[in-house]
Amino acid sequence: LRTGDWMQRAVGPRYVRLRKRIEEGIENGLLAESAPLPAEREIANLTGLSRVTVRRAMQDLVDRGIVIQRQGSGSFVADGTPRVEQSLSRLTSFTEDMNRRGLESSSEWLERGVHTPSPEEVMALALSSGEAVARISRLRMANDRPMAIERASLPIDILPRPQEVEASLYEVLERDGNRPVRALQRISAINLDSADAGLLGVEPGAAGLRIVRTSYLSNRRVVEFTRSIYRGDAYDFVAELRLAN
Ligand code: 16G
Repeated sequence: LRTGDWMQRAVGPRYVRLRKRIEEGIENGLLAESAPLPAEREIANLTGLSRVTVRRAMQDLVDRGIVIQRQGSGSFVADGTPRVEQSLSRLTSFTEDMNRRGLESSSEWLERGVHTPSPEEVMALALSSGEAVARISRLRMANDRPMAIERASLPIDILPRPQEVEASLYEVLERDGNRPVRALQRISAINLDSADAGLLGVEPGAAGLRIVRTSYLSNRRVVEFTRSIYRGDAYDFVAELRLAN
């Protein structure tokens, strides 16, 4: 234990100093957004620090979202995309989530209109035959950085005029007394295909999260069936767990 304490004191300041030097390099523009960083071994050679110290400083930078590491291609200065904590137990909207964090939310429209439903939409929304579907698909941004792609489908009587949705879908639903009160959400890990990666501004194959949400009114009617693709490097999902009894 004593040795451990001594090690921590001796190693700590060095990795903190290295971390601060790299942070300064980023702040004063010496290291640009998305710029590759030298390999750990190279940094160790350049600075005369041990690999352990370098690795610890790098891990700190990764934990703080300042540096990102990509399997097989090394470390890069992060591109300024915010990393946000998302509660897994609250039924909130993207706009609310971003505003609560002091981030400015915006969207780029991919689709907004009335359509003949796909078989999947008929099932998910429990549509009767001949019923149309409102589709709104958006690239969702925080401080102008792409965070997620959301493709929402709603029964046409819930959202008769999809073009009325400007900033927030839930705001329109709330206005009409149709804000969902319950939702079921499934989150799966994926590698982004090139189309989605292009929209989200990352490399094809980068980590993403596929989130499928089905939302309900208090009378159990389905209001929304949304397939989303979230950037894997922009989200931490957080839930409070309790001992079951
Ligand atoms: C959230 C929801 C989405 C909903 C949207 C409405 C997921 C994982 N989350 O992003 O289902 O459509 O909020 O946001 O799908 P808005 O009110 O800002 O348009």
